[in-house]
Amino acid sequence: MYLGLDASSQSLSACLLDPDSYRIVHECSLRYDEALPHYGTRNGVCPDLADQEAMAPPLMWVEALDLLFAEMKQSGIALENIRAIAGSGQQHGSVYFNANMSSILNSLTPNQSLAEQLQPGLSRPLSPVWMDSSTSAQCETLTEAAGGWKQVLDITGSKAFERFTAAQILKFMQTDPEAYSHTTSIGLVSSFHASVLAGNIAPIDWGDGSGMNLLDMRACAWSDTMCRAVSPDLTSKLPPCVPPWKVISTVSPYFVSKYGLDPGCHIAAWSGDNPNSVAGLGLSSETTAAVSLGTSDTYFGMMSAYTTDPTAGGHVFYAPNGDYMSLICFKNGSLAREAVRKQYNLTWDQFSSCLEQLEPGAHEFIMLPYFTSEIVPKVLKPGVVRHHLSEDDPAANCRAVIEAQMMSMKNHSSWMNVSPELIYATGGASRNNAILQVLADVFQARVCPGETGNAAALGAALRAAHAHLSQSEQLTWEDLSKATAPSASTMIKPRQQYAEFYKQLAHIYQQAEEIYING
Ligand code: XUL
Repeated sequence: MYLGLDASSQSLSACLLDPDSYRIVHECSLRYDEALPHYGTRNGVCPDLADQEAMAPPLMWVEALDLLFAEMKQSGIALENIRAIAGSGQQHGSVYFNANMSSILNSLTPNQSLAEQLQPGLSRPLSPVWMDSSTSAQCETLTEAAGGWKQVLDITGSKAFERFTAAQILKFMQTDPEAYSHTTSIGLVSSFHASVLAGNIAPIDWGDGSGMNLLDMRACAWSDTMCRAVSPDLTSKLPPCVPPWKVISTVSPYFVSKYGLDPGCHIAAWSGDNPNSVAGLGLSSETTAAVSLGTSDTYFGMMSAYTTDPTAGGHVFYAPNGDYMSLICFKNGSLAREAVRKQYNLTWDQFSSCLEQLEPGAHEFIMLPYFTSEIVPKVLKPGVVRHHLSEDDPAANCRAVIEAQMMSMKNHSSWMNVSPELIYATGGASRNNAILQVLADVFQARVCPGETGNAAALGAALRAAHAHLSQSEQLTWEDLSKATAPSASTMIKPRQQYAEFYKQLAHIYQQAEEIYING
């Protein structure tokens, strides 16, 4: 079997694939808040931090790893049959190691938990994660040191963003120079999990490395200009950067003795959740886009030539096959949908009925849904604005929040210059057909929900297969992804009669957004 793990913002999930058909044979998941309540996280992050900060305890993530393997073993899964493991981590988050980490990883004993053993190897007990937007000052410093935003965009595929790792490292260095001086190596959420499984400090793959503002996207190597903009010693603290299909090691003896894994089981490089979702959805053409409706909502697609976003809201990352992908990330994803659902005390079924109850075209209302600070467009101070929309009307508010999310995706993805004919959907909300119908109507494209709600875990499992098999045979990425591409039978069709209405409403939405941003 091939195992894909997904260490996402709120949960750790596993997806096991049959080695011949590449079909899913087992899926399981645990949520940090519920499974590990002693860390006191809320939606996977620490509560009560300073304004705009978002951090999580990395020891919670490794404790989850122990728990998930124990659960899989207990439910009778033949873990000894796993040939290779790859994984997916919430992008941008960083983990800080001191000089002890390497030897700790090398000598993990099954008699103690991972969390207990790894704790002395961390130089920072909390890891900043992608929801953090507290580093605007550091983004400015970096941008100036690197020669301006166009230069940063051109080298790294994105302008300097608050959640990207470069600004986060700079903030750590400035606010806790003592702890920074004890930091000998910096990993990402993805490479940290890979390090634990491999028993060695793991490299960072090109895909997740693209979310750091440190990778030279043309050279596939750490950019000297960008690393120096953070600190002259930064390159000495970064692990090597490797292709996403690299087998980095066999599994650590810890997992062999404790959970019965085969000592020859390969650990492939982990990557970010967005590149992994590209793999899990089998995206390969520019006329097909994808939407992930999770904690964050992301809109992404493949890109044949390196083209950056002139409006600088979007990103270019490496995709799992070595091509490029474009991506836009919206922070007001599931938390905004949840906020509306909870405000009116609705179940998800009632939320869907509300959505279906109001015909598009019979309204002019708009909601600007910044329940939390937003990445695209950049909104640092949360605020919800309602135009022609009464707060007392549950159905209208349900429709308004979903329409806002879809219209924002449509407007902000215009730089990609592709009008998708087909959109694959993944993430928790991709199971909700009423939400997907709004997506189809706004984009006037067919929408196809993925085979599993978790394309990132499936993509990781496919990447494990790809890395493992590429060692001995020629295996094209297309061959692999065909096996799991979503089936056309569940396709949701756009309703043409609403095309003109949504074109106009999206235009009005764009104007309302501009007025809000520019004051
Ligand atoms: C993408 C982003 C989020 C995270 C967490 O740039 O910040 O989508 O990857 O899912």
